[in-house]
Amino acid sequence: MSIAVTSHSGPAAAPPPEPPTPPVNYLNVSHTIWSWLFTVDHKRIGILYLVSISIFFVAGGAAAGIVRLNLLQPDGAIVSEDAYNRAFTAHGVLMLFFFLIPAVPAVFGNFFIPMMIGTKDLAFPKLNIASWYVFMIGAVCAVWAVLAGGIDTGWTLYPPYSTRASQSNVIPGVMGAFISGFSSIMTGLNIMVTVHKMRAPGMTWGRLPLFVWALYATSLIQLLATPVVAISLVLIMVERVAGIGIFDPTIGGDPVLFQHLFWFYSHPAVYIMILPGMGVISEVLTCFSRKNIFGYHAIAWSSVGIAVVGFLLWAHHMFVAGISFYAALLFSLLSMLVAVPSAIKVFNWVATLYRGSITYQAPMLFSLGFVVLFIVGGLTGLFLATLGTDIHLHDTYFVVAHFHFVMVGGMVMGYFAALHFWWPKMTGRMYSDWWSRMAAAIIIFGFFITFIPQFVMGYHGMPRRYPNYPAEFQFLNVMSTAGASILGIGYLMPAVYLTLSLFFGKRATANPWSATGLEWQCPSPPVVHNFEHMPLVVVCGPYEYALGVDQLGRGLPEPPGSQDDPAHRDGVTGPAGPMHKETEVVG
Ligand code: HEM
Ligand SMILES: [Cu+2]
Repeated sequence: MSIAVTSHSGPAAAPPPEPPTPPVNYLNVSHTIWSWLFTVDHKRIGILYLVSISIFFVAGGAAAGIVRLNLLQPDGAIVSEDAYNRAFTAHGVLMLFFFLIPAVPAVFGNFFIPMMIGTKDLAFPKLNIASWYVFMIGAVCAVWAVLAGGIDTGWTLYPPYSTRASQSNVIPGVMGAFISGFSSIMTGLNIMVTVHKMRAPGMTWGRLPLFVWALYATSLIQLLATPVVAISLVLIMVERVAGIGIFDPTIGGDPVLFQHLFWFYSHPAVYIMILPGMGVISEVLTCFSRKNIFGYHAIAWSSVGIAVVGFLLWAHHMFVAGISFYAALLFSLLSMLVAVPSAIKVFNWVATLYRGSITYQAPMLFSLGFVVLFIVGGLTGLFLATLGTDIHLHDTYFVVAHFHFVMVGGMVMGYFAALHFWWPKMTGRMYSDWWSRMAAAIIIFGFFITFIPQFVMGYHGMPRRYPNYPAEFQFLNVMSTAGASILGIGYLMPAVYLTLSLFFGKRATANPWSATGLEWQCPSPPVVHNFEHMPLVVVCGPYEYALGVDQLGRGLPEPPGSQDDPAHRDGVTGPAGPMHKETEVVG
C-alpha cells in the first residue's frame, strides 16, 4: 500500500486520502437478506442481536414513557389504572428479558470474544444462529402478549397476580420469557466452551482480557440459573391451564414458593446483567488512561466470586414475605458479602485511573458514568440488605431507584461504552466525537434528575407500582419525569449520529483508540475469518499500555488525542512496527 508511505511528505501536501477499505469483509462479502438470516458468522449474529435488542429498548422505553407521564399528576388520570399496570409490566419484561440480559453477551460477546481470544468463530456457530431464532420467537410471544392487551402482573409475576386471578395475557408473556431463556443458555454455553477450547497459542487464562473473564462468569450464571426460572414459568402455566395448585393458595399452592424459585434465578440474573458491563469498563478504562489494569487477578476472580456468591442471596427480596428471622439474618449477611467483590472492582478501577494519562472520548465518559452510578447503586443495595432498613424501604421507590442505578446507570451505561468503543471496529466508521460526548453528558445528567428524586420519594414512603400518590410527592415526580425526558433525548442521540456515521463517517483505522486487545489486530470492519494472518501467538497480558505493545508484542499506534493522532492520518496499522519486546514482556 504505497499511499500509506507517501502521504506524510509535509504540511503542504493535500489532505491524505482515506485509508482503503479492506476489499472483502464480513459486511460486504454478500448482501442478500438470506446471507444474513442464514449466517453462521458470529459477527453477523452479533449485528442481528444488536438490531433486535435496539427495537426492544425503544419499545420498553415507550412503555416507561407512559408510566412517567401518568405520574405527572397525583391522581394519575392519563391512562386507566389497569393500563398503568400493563405499561410498567411491559416495560420491565421488555427491558429485562429482551434488552438487558442479551445486550452485552449476545451482541458484544458474540462479536468480540472470538476476536479477543484470537480465533475465527465461536465453538458452535450453528447453535449461535439458533439462539437468535429462539430469542426472536420468545420476543414475538412477549410482544404479542403486550399488543394483544398486555400483562398486568409486574415483571416479577408474583402469585396471586399471575394465577388464575389475572385476566391478562400471562401465558403468552410467560411463554416468551421461557423461550428466550433457552437462547440465553445457548449463548452462555457457546461462550464458555469457546473460552475453554479455542484460545490462540499463548492466550493463557492469565492473559485473557477482563471482558472475557466477565463473560465467562456471566455464562456460568446463565447456564446454572436460567433452568430454574424456566421451570417456575412452566409451573405458572401448568397452574393456569390445568388448575393444579402450585402457587395459588386458594387451590392448595404456596405463593412464597414462587418467590423463592423466581429469585433463585432473578437475583443471579441481575449479575447476568451487570457483570458484562463490568467487563467492558475494564477494557475502556485501561485504554483511555493508557495504563495497565490495577489488580488484574483481583478483578478476574471477583467476577467469578460475584457469580458464585450471587447464587446465595435470593431471599433478600423476601424479608417481608414471612421467611424466618434466622433465614433473613443469614440472607442479609450474605447480601453484604456480595458487595465485597463488587467493591474490589471499583477500587481497582479507581487505582487504574490514578496517574493515568486520561482522555475523555465518549467510551471513557460512559465508563466513568458507569463507575459513579454503580457506586451509588451498589451502596444503596447495602441499605436494602440491612434488615431494619429494608422493612421500611421494601416495595417503595427507593428500591426502584436502587435497581435503576445499577441496571440503567450501570449496565446501560456499560452497554453504550461498549457500543462506542467497538463501533469503529464493527462498522469501519468513526462517529462524531462532539455529538457522542454530548450524548454521554446528557444521559448522565438526565439519569441523575430522573432517579435521585426516586430515592427521596421512596425514603418518604411512596410505594412502587401505584398509579396515583399523595400531592406532596408531585414536585419530585415532575422532576423525575422531566429527567426521563432528558434521558430519552440522550438515548435517541446515538441512534442518529451512529446511523449517520455509517454513511458519512470517516473510515476507521484498524486500531483507532490505540488499544492492546487482539480484536484491534483485525481490519475495521473485520474480514470474514477475523484475522488476515493466522495463527497468532500471544506473548503478553492484555493491557501493556505502559510498554506500548499489544498482545502480540507489536507496537501501538499513537493514541487518539496525541499530536500524531491516527484518526487524522492514513495507514491501516500503527507506525511503530514490531518492538522486538517479545522476550522481555511477561504475561
Ligand atoms: C452491592 C450489591 C447489591 C446488593 C447488596 C443489593 C441488594 C438488594 C436488595 C436487598 C434488594 C431487595 C429490596 C427490596 O425489595 O426490598 C434489591 C432489589 C433489587 N436489586 Fe439489588 N443489590 C445489589 C446489586 C444489584 C445489581 C448489580 C443489580 C442489577 C444489575 C440489582 C438489581 C436489583 C433489582 C432489579 C431489584 C428489585 C427487583 C424487584 O423487586 O423488582 N441489584 N437489591
Ligand atoms: Cu437481589
